[in-house]
Amino acid sequence: MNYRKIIFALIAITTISSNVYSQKTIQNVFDREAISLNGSWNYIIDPYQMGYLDYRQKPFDESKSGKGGFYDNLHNVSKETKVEYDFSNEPTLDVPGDWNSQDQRLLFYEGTLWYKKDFVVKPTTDKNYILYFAAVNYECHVYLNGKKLGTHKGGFTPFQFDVTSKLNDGENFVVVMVDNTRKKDEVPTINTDWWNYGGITRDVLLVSTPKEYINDYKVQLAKDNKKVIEGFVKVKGINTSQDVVVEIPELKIKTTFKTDNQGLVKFNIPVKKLTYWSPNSPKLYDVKITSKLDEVEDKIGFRTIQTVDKNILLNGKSIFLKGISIHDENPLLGGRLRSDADMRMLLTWAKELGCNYVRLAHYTHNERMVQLADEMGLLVWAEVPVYWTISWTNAETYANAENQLAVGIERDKNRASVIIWSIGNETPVNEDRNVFMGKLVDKVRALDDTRLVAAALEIEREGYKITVEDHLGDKLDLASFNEYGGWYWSNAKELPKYSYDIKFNKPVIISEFGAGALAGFHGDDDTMWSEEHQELIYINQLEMLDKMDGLRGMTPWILVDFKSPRRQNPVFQNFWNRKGLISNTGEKKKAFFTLQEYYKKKTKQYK
Ligand code: GCB
Repeated sequence: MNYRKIIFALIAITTISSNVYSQKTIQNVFDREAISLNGSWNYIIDPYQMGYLDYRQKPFDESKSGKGGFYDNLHNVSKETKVEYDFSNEPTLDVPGDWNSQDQRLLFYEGTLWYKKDFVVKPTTDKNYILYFAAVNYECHVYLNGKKLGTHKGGFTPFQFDVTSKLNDGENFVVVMVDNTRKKDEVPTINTDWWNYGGITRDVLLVSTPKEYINDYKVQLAKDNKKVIEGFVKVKGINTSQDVVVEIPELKIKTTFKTDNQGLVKFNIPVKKLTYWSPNSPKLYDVKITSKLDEVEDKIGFRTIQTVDKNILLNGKSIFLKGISIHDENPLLGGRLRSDADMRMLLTWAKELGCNYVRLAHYTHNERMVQLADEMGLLVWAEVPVYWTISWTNAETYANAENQLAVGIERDKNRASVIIWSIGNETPVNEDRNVFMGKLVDKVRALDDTRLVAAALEIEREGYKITVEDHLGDKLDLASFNEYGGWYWSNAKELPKYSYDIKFNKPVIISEFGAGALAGFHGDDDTMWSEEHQELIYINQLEMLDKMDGLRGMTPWILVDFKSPRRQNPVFQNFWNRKGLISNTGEKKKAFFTLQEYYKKKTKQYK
């Protein structure tokens, strides 16, 4: 191979990977001027990727003409034409929404499906246009008016394309090929305990901004300092400095800063009197940021979070995290959450349970979910799908995981509710994993040093002694781990005999415990799958955990039953993981009330 070839190959590799993962997306997209592309999209099921690959398995979009794929969006216009697909004669799927819950044929489908949407826009020359996807699972190729915009991997994080120079004046169409095939080296990997919902699962927006616009900002309290608001504003599209104004009218703050030539300014604003955000008083302030041409508004809460020995301090005061784990799924649909109402339903259930905290497992949830947590007063553990057995030594896998983590942090950095970034769940202890996850911890701290870093670790057992000593814990802020006493090991009645030896002087958070039960199925407390058995496990778990030195919170598994291909018992499961405290039809099981009582007790203890 000669040098020119090597250089060319290197350029090709960098171009591919820079295309594949999300670039930083515009901050607070839901406040921007936009045309919503939600609604009905025509779709074609394409298990052989015949709309993408020719008969030699070469992508049409890499051919000389770039044509030949379904993204051409052709129709048979006369009796002589032969087009073997036609979006306009196909049915539609709702966006946002996974495909599995919308078409019976697609319930178990893992493969390729094409979406197409027509829209009308009259672009003006004083504007920039951004095509924004809040999430598409898993890999997608996006085409506008027959031309490729790019590809994206990662099913839970947002991404966008600048389409300013690519829009027609009037009619346009966007085509997206989505592939949710599970692959070993991806994040998550092939094995998960949740449904692999495919499709355009979250909002699609055509955002318009002025030519110079506020692309990003952060307005938060400085690390551990209740008296200083700190942050930055980044204006995109300028190469001279300009004034930006940060306003918080209720605090009588209106301060003008000058950006540098790159459009960036970092600032500090001292504050005297502030109502701090907390679950009991989720105070959000209107914040307005103005640049020469642009303006964006947000509602932001201010709080500090830190740990001191075994305590978690919220605004300087010790708290107990009364939590529950949640998947991004509406059990009533058996599909991904599609609307604010869906999200509110779950968070309202969590409030009813007495929670001040939720674990949004096991991947980045909807941005609206986190905004609602801000509004409703729920602290949040946010997570990336570094789940079970990732390809620890594969550099691409690491880049993907790090990207998903970074995009989530960038997106939600202004949310007071988010206090914990979790870098993964139940990963097996070994050197390669320690390096991989250790790097993720460093990455989080480099991006955001104001929040806590955690992971759901595992325990070790010998007789009645349980040890928690995973060395990854040395780098984390919490001693957080999952344990399934009474369900995957031992039995409910033995639980009080166990004792814990936790090798960290850190707050202890039980990131999971739980047991399955079919709502409405009753028996004595030894009867597997009965509500009484689940209830007994909760009673004895809580008794066991409550004795633990340093226990500062928990997120039992899980708020609601959720769909999983791994749960095959035809009588009790039927592809539902039954560890919910609420059934898939919204019925509360007995254990719901056990946990509710425990949380009432904790509320009294942590006044
Ligand atoms: C776990 C996992 C969670 C599973 C749960 C279960 O430890 O973290 O994703 O769904 O157990 O039900 O087995």
